Amino acid sequence: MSRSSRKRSTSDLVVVANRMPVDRVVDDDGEVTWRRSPGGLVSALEPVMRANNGAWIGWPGDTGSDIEPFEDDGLTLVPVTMSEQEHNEFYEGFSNATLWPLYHDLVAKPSFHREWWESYVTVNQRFADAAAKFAAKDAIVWVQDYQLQLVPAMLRELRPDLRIGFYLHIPFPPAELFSQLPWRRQILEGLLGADLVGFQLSGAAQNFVRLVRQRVGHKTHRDAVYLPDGRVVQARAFPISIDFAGFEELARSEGVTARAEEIRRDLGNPTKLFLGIDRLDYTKGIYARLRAFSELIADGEFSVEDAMFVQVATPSRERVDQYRLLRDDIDRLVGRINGDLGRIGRPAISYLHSSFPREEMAALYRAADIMVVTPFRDGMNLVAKEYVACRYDSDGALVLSEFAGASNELRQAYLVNPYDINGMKARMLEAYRADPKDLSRRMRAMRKTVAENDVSHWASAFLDALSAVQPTHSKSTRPARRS
Ligand code: GDG
Repeated sequence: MSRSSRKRSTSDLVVVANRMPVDRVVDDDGEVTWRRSPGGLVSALEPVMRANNGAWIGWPGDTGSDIEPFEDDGLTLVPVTMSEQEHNEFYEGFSNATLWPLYHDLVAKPSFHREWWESYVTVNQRFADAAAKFAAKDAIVWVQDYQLQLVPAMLRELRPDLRIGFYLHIPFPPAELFSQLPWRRQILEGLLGADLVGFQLSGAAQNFVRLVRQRVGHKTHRDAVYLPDGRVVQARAFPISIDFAGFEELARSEGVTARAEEIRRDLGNPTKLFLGIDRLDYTKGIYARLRAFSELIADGEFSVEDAMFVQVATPSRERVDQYRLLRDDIDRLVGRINGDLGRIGRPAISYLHSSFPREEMAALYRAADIMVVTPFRDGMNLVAKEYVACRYDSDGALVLSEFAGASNELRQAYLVNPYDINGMKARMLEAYRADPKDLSRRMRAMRKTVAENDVSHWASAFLDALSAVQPTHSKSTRPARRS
């Protein structure tokens, strides 16, 4: 990757996200290189960022190092430093052990610690300072996700000329849950620094507007909040998506096609292959789905020759207690199920606690007959959409939780309530026995939906809406399109 340090200049479009779009890799000789992490967000924003001399502000993934901003393939990358203690308190603490469970319907109990909050404020201020420094006059700044909810107001304070957008990738909880947060008012005021606050679903936007009315006392009407200084903040839904064409192309490639066949062979050619792919997170409902699957075998609905479940659980947040406990629970459950139901060379569940390259993910999506996505609460769930994108023959079944944002769009999935094990068993069995014509009708409809609403559609819908907001302090600007 081409990398050069540069003199500081400013950008017309600045993205502020917890993580940079590149990972810092130090080789055996101590030489540092940067590897682009091919996330959907980066690829969706890349064209528009290039056209606007874009800058990306984020944490490079290791603590303590102080790295100068640098240029990478036409983007300015601005690393924000974080000490070990800040990483513990701001990231693992307040972001992942307070906000994450609170915003996901209290699936786990959130911890409230005043020192975590203080770190959250300090680190948010650091991101806001960097954005203020790198944004050109009247630039657009797009702040991402729950780790940075104070940045919009901090940034507006420093740079009232900017047009500021914020997007929340996870759910925004109803007032009854959000109100537990000791710092609820500060978070709401932080978000109100933006001109446009985007959510996955309109219900989340409504929760936010209602809370602002109740807790901050501003006037609201539908998706608008009216501030005393005359500024109007819009709160609206922009359901995120994937690079549909990119996934389909990968799925059609020779390498992925051959690998998908090999996976099925290696698993002993089960009649039907069930698949789960998730970060190992308690919100994802992995335990419940594996139990449901194992009960179908125990009930005699199908045998281990007929069906196998491949569960990929990508390691995640391993230093947070609740994640360690979850890992142990799942290890034990898989061991028990395979011990009780497996035969020699035929486990009921093939469990992989590791992460894989994108090609392997696509091969797994191609190999699977039934994709099982059963979160207790999920902002969207991109895995569900990726599966749909890879099924270019319009075959395969998607079992999908009603509590994933994706269920709003993927209405033709086999929708389940993940808290209802019997209901989940019934829907999984229905998918297992489904008539191929019915599957094809469902998959075609879902593919059309995701193809028409891909991630670049998401990014331009948000940026267009942000450009259309009437600025109170500056003239109207609009990001240039890709030439
Ligand atoms: C948050 C919200 C929202 C997973 N394992 C591997 C791997 N992945 C990729 C998947 C998918 C992504 O990670 C996971 O996205 P999800 O949407 O399923 O879930 P979260 O990580 O919780 O994401 C969520 C999302 O933000 C976007 O707004 O949808 O609701 O919680 O793309 O493919 N990719 C590779 N190897 C792995 O092992 N290469």
